[in-house]
Amino acid sequence: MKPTILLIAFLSLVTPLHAKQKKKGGGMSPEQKQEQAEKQKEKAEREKTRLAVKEILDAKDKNNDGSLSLDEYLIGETDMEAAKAKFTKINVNGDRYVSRGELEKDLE
Ligand SMILES: [Ca+2]
Ligand SMILES: [Ca+2]
Repeated sequence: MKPTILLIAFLSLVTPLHAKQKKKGGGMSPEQKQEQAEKQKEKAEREKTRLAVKEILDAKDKNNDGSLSLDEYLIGETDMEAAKAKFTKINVNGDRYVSRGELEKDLE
């Protein structure tokens, strides 16, 4: 009987402490959970954008410099006028190339 009583006494001392630690480590407030979920969603979106840009560059970036000239951009496009207009729109800094960053911005 005595060891059992000791064990119960021991557990009653340890359990609240343990529960507290568990709450601190594993339990997040709803706000924190929401924040984490949003961060993960953002991360997934960025990854999706990155992959979409990679796909475009893989298809069009013939000289593999990581950006697209107008000629490269028009590869595979059927509506040249629309594609040219799009190129101008994406090419925010107005140089002759659409960079990876400019493509990513367009897809965001
Ligand atoms: Ca290129
Ligand atoms: Ca540019």
